[in-house]
Parts: sequence; C-alpha cells; structure tokens
Amino acid sequence: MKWLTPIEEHFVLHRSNTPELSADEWTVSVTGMVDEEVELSKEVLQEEFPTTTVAHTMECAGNCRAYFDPAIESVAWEFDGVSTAIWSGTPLESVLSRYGANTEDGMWVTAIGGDDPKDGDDVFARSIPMSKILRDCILAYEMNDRDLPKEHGYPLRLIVPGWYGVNSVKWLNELHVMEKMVYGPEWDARRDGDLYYTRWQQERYRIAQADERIDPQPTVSTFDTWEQLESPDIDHPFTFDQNVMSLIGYPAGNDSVSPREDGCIEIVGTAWAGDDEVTEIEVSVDGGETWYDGEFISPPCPNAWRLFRYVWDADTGTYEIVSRATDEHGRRQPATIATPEDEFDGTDDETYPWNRRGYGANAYMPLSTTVEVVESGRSV
Ligand SMILES: Nc1nc2c(c(=O)[nH]1)N[C@H]1C(S)=C(S)[C@@H](COP(=O)(O)O)O[C@H]1N2
Ligand SMILES: [Mo]
Repeated sequence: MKWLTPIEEHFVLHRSNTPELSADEWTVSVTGMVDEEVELSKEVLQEEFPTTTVAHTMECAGNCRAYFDPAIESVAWEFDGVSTAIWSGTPLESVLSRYGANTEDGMWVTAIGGDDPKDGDDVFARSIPMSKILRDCILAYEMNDRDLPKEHGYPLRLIVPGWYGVNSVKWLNELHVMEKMVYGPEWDARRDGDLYYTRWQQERYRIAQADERIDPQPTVSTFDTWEQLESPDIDHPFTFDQNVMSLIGYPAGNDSVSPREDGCIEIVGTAWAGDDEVTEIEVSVDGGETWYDGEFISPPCPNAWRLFRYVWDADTGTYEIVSRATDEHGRRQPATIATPEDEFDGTDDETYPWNRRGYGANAYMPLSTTVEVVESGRSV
C-alpha cells in the first residue's frame, strides 16, 4: 500500500464536461467584500505570492455508497473514492489579505468552478467558512510536483485539506467573499438570471433521510460533519470535514495468503480523519468479534491518512478481516449502515445513518474481507 497516490491512480470525479482551458488566458477573480476586486492569473499568483505545499487525503463524500441498502442512484463507489496527493500553490490567506477582504469569523468564501455544463444550468459553487480558508486552504496549480492535470482542475483549483472532495472546486473561476454561504434568491439566479449557483451547496451534498425537505440555510453553527450529525439542532448536515475512516490494503478480499517464514501475516492499511488526527487503529480477523491494536507505520501528517499494520500470527483457515479507526475526539467508525426504516439520523457505535444520496458513510463492516490462510511451507 502506498502513502502517496500516483496521479494516474488518483480518483477523478466531476459532474460536467472537463473544460478545455489554457493557463495563459485563465484568471481567477476575487470579488465581494474586498477593498479591491481583481483578476489574478496563474503567473501573478506564482510570481507575487508565497508558495506552500499541503498533503491532502481527498475522499468523495459518496465513497462507500455501494454499501447502502436500498441502493442509491449515483456513482456507486465501493472504497476507491479516496486518494492522497501533495498539492502546491498559493495560500488563500495571502490573497485575501492583499486585497483587503473582510476575513472576520463568520464570513464565507464561495468558490465558483468554470465547468462546462452540457445540459444543466447549475454552476458548481461551494462555500467554505473563513476560519478554514485562513487556516490552510490553497489555490493549487501543482499536484505531486507536476502541473495540475486537466481532469484534476487545471489550471487552478481550490484545495480544502481534510474536507470531502466536493469542497475542492476545480477550474476555479471566482472567489466571492461574503457574509453567508451561497444562499437565497440572488444566488439562485445570479447576474444573467438563468444560472443557478446554490444547488451543489444547499440541495446536494447534504445528509438527509428518504423524504425530508431540505431547507436552504445561510449558515451552520458548526462545520465538522460528525459534529453536525451529532447535533440535535442541525437538520441536514453539510459534507465538510471527512469522517474518521480506515481501509485494509493487504491482504485483499478473497485472496489466499501464506504466512511469512515466522508464521505471521502483516496486515497493512490506511486510516484518516479529515482535518482531525486519527489516533487509534484496531484490526479484527473474526469479523469484528475481537479487536487487536494496530500500529501506525507512517508519521502523523495533518489532513492526510496514515499507514498502519498489524502483525498477525496466523493459523491456516478462513478469516474475516476488518479495521476500525478512532479520531482525536474519541469518535470511532460505526459498525454498519442503517436502513431507511431505522429513521436514524444521529451517530453511535453501531450504525451510520442511511441517507438518500449516500454521503459520508464510514461504517467498517461493509469493508470486511474474507481471506484464506494456506500452508506457509514453513518446516516444523
Ligand atoms: N468545478 C468542479 N469542481 C469539482 C467537482 C465538479 O463537478 N466541478 N466535483 C467535486 C467532487 S464531488 C469531488 S469528489 C472532487 C474530485 O476531485 P478529483 O477528480 O481531483 O479527485 O472534485 C470536486 N470539485
Ligand atoms: Mo464527491
């Protein structure tokens, strides 16, 4: 298992056609509550602003959607909607401070994509709270030390480290500094009157049960997705910070494996917790009955996953292998995904809420794999 995902293996997802853009012509405008509205080219960003690098494990909010029952109509990710890359670009904080943006707590920055919608009239726009923008968001123009590839947002994209992929707007066109998130009639139909900016923030990518009406809202009292799920006062959480999660990479499902010379099998995987730290990893070889502590084998890195292993003294037989992680706040992956009949919309150790678009699932049991341990060939 690799810590860094090679670009060719990094998952790709967007809801429209990939636009054909040229870095020579493309600019990002900074608008809204700023002293001076400007248009910035990639060249200006590279030459006049500091450069910084962030690691980011990006997970699609729909990762693991394939495990919902009844099934959800959308990209049916199993567990492959997650990757780790190193992104380089301009810290957003430096741009906002140069142009006199209002960066008080409670402000938002709405990032607008330059997608090329085919038949829809929705503009891809996401609002990010100012506290997160100032902490670590960047305007990225490089990925793993190479020019950003077209499908990952060339020439410029927003990177929101540790948050679900949907927040990291590709082909970034505009950053609008505002007092609320993208909301209300003026954004439903902005400027030319027939472009809708609110759908991807207010209607999609919010966690809701089967038939509930989702009301648009100008703000939300906490940003961490798990905290929103836990809060009785928040109705339809926004998918911001990634929930604690883990995956086993070796052995892979339905494999037969033989132990090494010493009779052990090294189980290896990754664990992450968005922009929180992942602090504990446990491994089970009997489908979640008994748990053993795994050990992290890569150092902690903000906003990125950590590799872990568990050295398992394995006898021959059939086993069900699974892992579960806990974050720095003591929040642990739940066992299964609920059904709509459960009408469960909170959090506990047992179940993750079923929701109609299949967002945010971090249950471990759907990820368990059956492994056959065969003779090691070791001489007795
Ligand atoms: N402009 C734009 N940005 C976008 C999207 C999109 O449709 N348009 N999709 C988002 C979603 S849902 C995800 S999961 C990530 C995926 O980023 P990647 O393709 O670089 O992995 O991009 C996000 N940024
Ligand atoms: Mo996504």
